[in-house]
Amino acid sequence: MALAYNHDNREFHIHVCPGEVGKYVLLPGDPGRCEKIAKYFDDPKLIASNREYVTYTGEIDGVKVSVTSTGIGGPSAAIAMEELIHCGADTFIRIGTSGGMKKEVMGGDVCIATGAIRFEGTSREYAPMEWPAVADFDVVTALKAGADRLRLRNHTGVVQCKDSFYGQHSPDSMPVGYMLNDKWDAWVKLGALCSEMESAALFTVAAARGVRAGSVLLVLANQTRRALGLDDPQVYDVDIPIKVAIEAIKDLIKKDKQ
Ligand code: R2B
Repeated sequence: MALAYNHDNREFHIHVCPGEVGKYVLLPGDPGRCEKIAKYFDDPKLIASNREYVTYTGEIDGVKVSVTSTGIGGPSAAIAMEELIHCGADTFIRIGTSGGMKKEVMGGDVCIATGAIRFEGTSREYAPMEWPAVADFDVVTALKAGADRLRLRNHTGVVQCKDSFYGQHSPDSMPVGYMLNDKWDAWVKLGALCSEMESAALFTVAAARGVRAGSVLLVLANQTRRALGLDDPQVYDVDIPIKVAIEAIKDLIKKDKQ
């Protein structure tokens, strides 16, 4: 269902028309990463650039594939996914960065989300809180196979999503720090792998719209390890999750053709 008030026959925010994207779309947060990701496509073309949304389309193994940036957080990620669905997309892989939570997760590791803690607002406007934000099984399987093939240290499990970056990084400066700290401790005890901002919204929108979504996240560092005085390497190589996502798309394309 397209909006009535789109821009020049293009989707209102992403400025893309139906047919201009593939059914497979990679979703980095940072618009600056789209060109880098599009270099993994054959014959990539810039389709649109508006606000935080940059879109390129090309091909992988002869199949149309796109990359669209989501910006930071659930609201802008949900808009990107909704408008890409209007344009024909149905399979999404978020490529992102995250902060480690579980002690065993190190900077430089890859986390593949099987589900996401809905400590954000966007998903509440799609589903009651009892609904779990769960990744698509085929997308998770393809991401795991990709990370293993690339021989990367990787983890599958639940990731945490929030709306306030500084609520995570300076909880004690917040009037509700007592609540932020208590919840964080509970999530760590429950085995949450890492924290980021978009997967819960994307998985919930995907469920509401009947499409597939998964997330592959690079861990930049781990505050739990730092607090325990453990070795805490800092890694900022976003090529790592990009390569995993490209491997996964190839597997999904192959599987979908069968
Ligand atoms: C990870 O990094 C960004 C915040 O710095 C946000 O998009 C996220 O989920």
